[in-house]
Amino acid sequence: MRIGITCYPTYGGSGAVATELGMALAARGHEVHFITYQQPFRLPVFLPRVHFHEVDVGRYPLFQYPPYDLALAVRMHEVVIKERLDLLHVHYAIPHATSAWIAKEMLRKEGRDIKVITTLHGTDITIVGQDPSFHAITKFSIEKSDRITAVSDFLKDETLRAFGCAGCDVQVIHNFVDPAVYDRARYEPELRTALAGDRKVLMHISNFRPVKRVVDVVRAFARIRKDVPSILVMVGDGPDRGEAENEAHTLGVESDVHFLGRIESVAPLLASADLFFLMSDRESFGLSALEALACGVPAFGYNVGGLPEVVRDGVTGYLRPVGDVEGSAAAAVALLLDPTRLAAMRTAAAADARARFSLNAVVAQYEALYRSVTG
Ligand code: GMT
Repeated sequence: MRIGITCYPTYGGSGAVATELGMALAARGHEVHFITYQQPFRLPVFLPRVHFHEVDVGRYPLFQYPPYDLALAVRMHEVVIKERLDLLHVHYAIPHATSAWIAKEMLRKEGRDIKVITTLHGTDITIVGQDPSFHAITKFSIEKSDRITAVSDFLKDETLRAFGCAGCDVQVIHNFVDPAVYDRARYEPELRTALAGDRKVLMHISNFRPVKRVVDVVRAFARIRKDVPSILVMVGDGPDRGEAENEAHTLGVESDVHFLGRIESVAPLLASADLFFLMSDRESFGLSALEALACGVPAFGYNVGGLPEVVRDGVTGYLRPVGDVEGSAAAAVALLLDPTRLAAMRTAAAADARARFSLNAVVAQYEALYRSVTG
């Protein structure tokens, strides 16, 4: 098949999933065309059957807000014709589903019925899409898609609750990991050697947006460090990084908190980790937690959104109520001080991630979906 994929190409879960999916589809023989404003961050320079079409938003002095959505629609229209695409698969509803609908309408006038699949990822539904400025267009664009998928049961339910979506059949296709990449046995524990010595390595990876509650991660670490010699490795960057740095300073633990900034390839880092923390106040899935589990790293987080679909509480990690830093830290200390239970949980984490969220099985679900729309 000839598949167009649009996503946010920058650091973020939806872009990561879209890019990994595109690469997996290309490996299975499909032609994949990324239509984005920048090379997706997880896309290597060259891969057979993977193409990149940049969306260029023209500048004009009149435009205080250059109309990216329209430039994207025009580029989609152009690439569909030139590359004879069979379908457009857009990740994150806003504005991608809207641009795809515009491109679809332009193509319809020319006698082509391009199919549009929209994958909902999280904040497009739970935060941004419910903002009054975007609610009506999000609902409209979802309803106009030929197929809609959501990355968790939670997100499907939330979509139907918040948008109604007359006639929408939202299919849940969970996110996935490549077990060959997220395999700690493949990597040298360089981070541990360089930074931790005999101490435990706790890790967080995100885009440091307010929803991630990165300050809670630092507070939990400060509590754990009192009982277990450990360091905290914070991977990623974003608006709340400064606050997290300040909290580490205030709590007197800054020398043991390492902010690494944005690193694209996280599997080698996870291979050095003992525990992973994702303490978001909402999380539709929690891709970074899944990547940690696949590397045999138990995940700690809050009992919200789709995270309980990924982390099995008490089996592959621990989930506590939002804001329960103390409870999370106490569970982590108890686990770190019990090597037998820690080893069992690590094994369970890697096995469960592989059994339920393996790349091949999930990519096959997308292929079946594509076939169902293209006939
Ligand atoms: O918040 C992020 O980390 C980025 C965001 C996105 O839309 O790019 O992530 C969402 O999609 C990911 C991939 O499907 C999910 O794993 C995340 O849970 C989801 N984020 C939230 O719901 C906050």
